[in-house]
Amino acid sequence: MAPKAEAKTYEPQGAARFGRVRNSLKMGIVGLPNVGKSSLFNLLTAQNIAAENYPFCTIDPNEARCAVPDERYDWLCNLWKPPSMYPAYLQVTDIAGLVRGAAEGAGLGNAFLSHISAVDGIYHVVRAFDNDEVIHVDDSVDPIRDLETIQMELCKKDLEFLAKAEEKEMREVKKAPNMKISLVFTSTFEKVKKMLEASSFLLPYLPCLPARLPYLEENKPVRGGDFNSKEVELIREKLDNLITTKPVVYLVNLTADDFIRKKNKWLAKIHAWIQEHGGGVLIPFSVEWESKLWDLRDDEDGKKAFLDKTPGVVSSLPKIVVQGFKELNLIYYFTAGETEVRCWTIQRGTLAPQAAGVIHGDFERGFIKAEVVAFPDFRAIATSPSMGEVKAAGKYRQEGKQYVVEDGDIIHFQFNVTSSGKK
Ligand SMILES: Nc1nc2c(ncn2[C@@H]2O[C@H](COP(=O)(O)OP(=O)(O)OP(=O)(O)O)[C@@H](O)[C@H]2O)c(=O)[nH]1
Ligand SMILES: [Mg+2]
Repeated sequence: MAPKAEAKTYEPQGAARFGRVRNSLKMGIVGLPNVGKSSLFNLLTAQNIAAENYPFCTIDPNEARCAVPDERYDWLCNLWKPPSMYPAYLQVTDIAGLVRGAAEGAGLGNAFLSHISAVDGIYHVVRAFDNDEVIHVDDSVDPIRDLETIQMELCKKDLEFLAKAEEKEMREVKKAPNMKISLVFTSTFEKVKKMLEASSFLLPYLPCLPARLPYLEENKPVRGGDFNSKEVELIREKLDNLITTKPVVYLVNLTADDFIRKKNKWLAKIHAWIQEHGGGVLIPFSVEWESKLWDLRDDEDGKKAFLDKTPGVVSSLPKIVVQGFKELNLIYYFTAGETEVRCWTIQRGTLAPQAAGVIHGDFERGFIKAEVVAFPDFRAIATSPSMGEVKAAGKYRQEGKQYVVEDGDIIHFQFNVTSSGKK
């Protein structure tokens, strides 16, 4: 028999190691001025207004929830046709452009940087489109220089955060004279001290953060660093407002022609730069192309003709939203029934009772079991809006408290309401 009772463990990797543990996380759109950030934000939110199953919600002018497009959700809605349908949402924040020197306060830089600090992941928009009418802050189109500028500002800001965290730690150690430093601390301390002599302000972190300063000094993000679990824990605890621990999706804004041709002289260079600077997904898109498509939204024939002209060219917007959601280490499970089909957002690795708690606290407190069918199984078997066929096929599983919920699970929770009173 399969070892069903054994709980699967989940170890986050990369930037996810440093992420905040919450179900509502935000992506922020970051980049130099005039690269197309607000245009992208508007396109993302406008799409939502139009899409039938995806009600749109503006939180404030710079913040919106974008529904996460998902064929599985569409398929479930179509099968059940319930009165209430609720997709998963990604929160997106449009942040004003950063300029060189922002870390020292240029162009209201510090305010913008604090906005970046507040989000959980970054869409880094880079301009690779030529257009004489759209002024570039540095006068010419050079995405590599622009990537460097932004990256440098973020790293400089992180060095400042680091210095502040260190000051705070020093103050606390002074207040607690009984604090003992371990042997490992001392030995590593000596070794690493040599590496990092120039930065005496980092001393308390050295045993745990041997790789840390060189990363920042080389203008590299912390997220790509090689840290053991103790180091990660320390960063999470003491350096929770670092910017360069956050995941980044690089969005390259092309001219419509380049987007259609899927060619641009900068793409390979940008890709190489990303690999050398902590890695990340690159998604080419085009505000110009997406806007043309958007303008044809009420003209079915025109839209079809527009898309037919360039076979294989599709909007990048769904991919951008889906990737952002993924970078935040979020997944969702479905509940599906006659009254509602709904996506419930959780962090990857969440156990069944906590996943149930997203619906209601009682579900978590009174959790008995989860009845689960994986979406692919349901899709392959079900011909009607019911669990009957899935049950008959033996694909309807009973899962307990140790079950790690998987993306796309369709779940019905059993819980005991009578025991749901407060402790
Ligand atoms: N030709 C062309 N123009 C674009 C494209 N993307 C954006 N623009 C134009 O560039 C200008 C700036 O775009 P925004 O989206 O406001 O830029 P932003 O990055 O939000 O700028 P800030 O908020 O100032 O940092 C606008 O006039 C856009 O119409 C593009 O792909 N092609
Ligand atoms: Mg803007």
